[in-house]
Amino acid sequence: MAYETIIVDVEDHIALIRLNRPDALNALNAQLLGELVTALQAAQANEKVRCIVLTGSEKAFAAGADIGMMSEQSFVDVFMGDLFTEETDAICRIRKPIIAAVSGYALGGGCELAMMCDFIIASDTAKFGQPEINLGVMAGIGGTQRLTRAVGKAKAMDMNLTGRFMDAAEAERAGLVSRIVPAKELMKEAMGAAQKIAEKSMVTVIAIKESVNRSFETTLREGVLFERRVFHSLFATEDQKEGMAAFLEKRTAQFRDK
Ligand code: DAK
Repeated sequence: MAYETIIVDVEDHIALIRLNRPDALNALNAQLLGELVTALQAAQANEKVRCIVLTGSEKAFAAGADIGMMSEQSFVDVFMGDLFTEETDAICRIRKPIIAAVSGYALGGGCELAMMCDFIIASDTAKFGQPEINLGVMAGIGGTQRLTRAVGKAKAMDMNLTGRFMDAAEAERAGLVSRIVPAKELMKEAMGAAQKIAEKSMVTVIAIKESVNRSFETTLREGVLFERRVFHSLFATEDQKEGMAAFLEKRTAQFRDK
């Protein structure tokens, strides 16, 4: 499919999706989110793809939802149109792992999009923020919820109420990002992480993604029970036999997603 606002490359079991609206710092509009959902669903359906990397440009992962587009909308427009709900729900339903590789600005909906991914690898130039308050609105796709769970109430309140940006070092200290690397090494690092995941059993990868995500939806007791049952179920796979045999035989496991 020919995309206009994203660039997609599939190579070595990894789908690399690059947001590409350079004139608007990758601001999110219906077209971009629609194309992103199509590309993610294609990656989900493509048996060759074992991990997805989502990135932007060096200057901006995404500077938020498109303010020009939103400025023309009324309450009835966004309420009845349920702005971006279908797209963001579809992104969260992707079962394969998605790594966000963030350089430069990840603001508003851009920060929220990065947080919808499974983890964030940031360049040392990354800046995260929920500056919607400066526009007379507030976060609408997770900036008061996922950010609070990632960095705690104090920093989430601070960022949402003052609109200040968090740099990469603060974001890593706070637990928003998993690693920081120099800007030039961002894609190598993210693709390396994706490659590592691609070598695992896809059955196990998806089980782990579901289990970690379950922790956001349930009590600790129920979450641990869910985890234990998924762990038990992995003993029904050939990959469990192979992984443990390979360890004992001191060789590399050959997983077959069975
Ligand atoms: N939308 C549209 N255009 C944007 C943009 C955005 N969010 N951010 C940047 N641009 C455009 C600029 O207008 C400019 O275009 P031209 O003037 O060249 O035509 C171009 O990108 C370059 O930007 P700047 O000239 O401003 O570049 P600077 O380096 O000087 O500044 C900046 C970079 C990132 C600090 C600045 O551009 C900026 O502050 N941008 C806005 C950041 C922001 O406020 N983001 C939050 C947007 S609100 C919801 C779903 C989503 C949302 C809410 C609800 N529901 C489902 C309910 C999300 C809301 C938001 O994200």
